[in-house]
Amino acid sequence: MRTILLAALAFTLTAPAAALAGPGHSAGHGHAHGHGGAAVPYEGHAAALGEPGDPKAKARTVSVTMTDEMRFQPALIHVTRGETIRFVVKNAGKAKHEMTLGTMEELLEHAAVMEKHPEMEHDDPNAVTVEPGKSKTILWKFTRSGSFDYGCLIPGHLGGGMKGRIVVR
Ligand SMILES: [Cu+2]
Repeated sequence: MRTILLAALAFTLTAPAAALAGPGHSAGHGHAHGHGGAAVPYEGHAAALGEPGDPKAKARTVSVTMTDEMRFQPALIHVTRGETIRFVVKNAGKAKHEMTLGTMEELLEHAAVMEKHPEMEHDDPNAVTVEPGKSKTILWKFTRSGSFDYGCLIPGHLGGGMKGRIVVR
């Protein structure tokens, strides 16, 4: 009886957290690396935008600078569908920043999770966390046309305007 009560309590406590993460979030974890075959379609983070770039593929370099004024420069990037982009992401500020590719819906969802877990760092192919003065690279292949977003998910930064748009045609 006691065990049943505890199990019920544990379920009650964990259910809201699972609901917060949402189906889009949980679907994104752990499926990105195509275990055991190259034919597995990418279903990880930012799948709406395409897939992680192939390091051997031809890529166009786009330099992006992040500042403590909560801005990305540039804040608008045009891409041709099918193109692989090597984002060289430089943190020109004194605070930590990050660049995460996604839809605005995904970015807002992840930003809400990070408000609760500010120490969280991203180790996903669609995101880099960059220390002041450093640069990191995101290699991404844009396989779908449309209008997509990127943002800094450090608490307060996205809301402060630290976001940009990628238009794929
Ligand atoms: Cu930032």
